[in-house]
Amino acid sequence: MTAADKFGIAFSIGFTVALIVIALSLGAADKSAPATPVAPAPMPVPAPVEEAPEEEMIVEEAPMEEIPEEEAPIEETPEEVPTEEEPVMEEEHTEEEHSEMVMSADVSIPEGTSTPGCEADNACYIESEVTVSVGATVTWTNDDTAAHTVTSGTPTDGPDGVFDSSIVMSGATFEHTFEEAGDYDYFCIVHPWMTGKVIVE
Ligand SMILES: [Cu+2]
Repeated sequence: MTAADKFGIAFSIGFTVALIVIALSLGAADKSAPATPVAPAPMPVPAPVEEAPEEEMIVEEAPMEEIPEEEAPIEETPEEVPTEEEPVMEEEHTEEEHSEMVMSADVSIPEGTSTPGCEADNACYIESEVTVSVGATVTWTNDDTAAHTVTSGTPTDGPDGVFDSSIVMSGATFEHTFEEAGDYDYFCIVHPWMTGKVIVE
């Protein structure tokens, strides 16, 4: 009885102590458990951060939809503008028809015309043929180093007496006002290959 009882008591005490130890260890585990929830606490923080981008995405999409709407009106405007410009162009053509009067023209006697060759390209007077209105004044400028003339008529038939510049020195000019409509051929007495024409309408 005594030995068995002592052993039983001792075992009971030891078992109790073991339970206490286990209980304490579990308690410690429970205490450490709350520490874990503390860690998850930061988790909610990133969550709002993720929501922010979603709002930004929505904000970006909104402007994208507004821009196309703004472009649409812009495209409509250009369509209307050309329609308005076309009538304007027609008006300009009409004005040009009424303002076709060419009251002046400039003709150059280019460098090198004292040597034959310019006649091949009708370039002895530039332009070799000009069209002006009645009452217009044509001015010839000698841009060559040699002297030339601007004489009405043709090399074949000679001067017709309508106008004659006589010798025009390098850098000098000659002008004639045409009071009557008609075609006026002219040439250079010094260099008969040089020919030109003034058409007066
Ligand atoms: Cu000449």
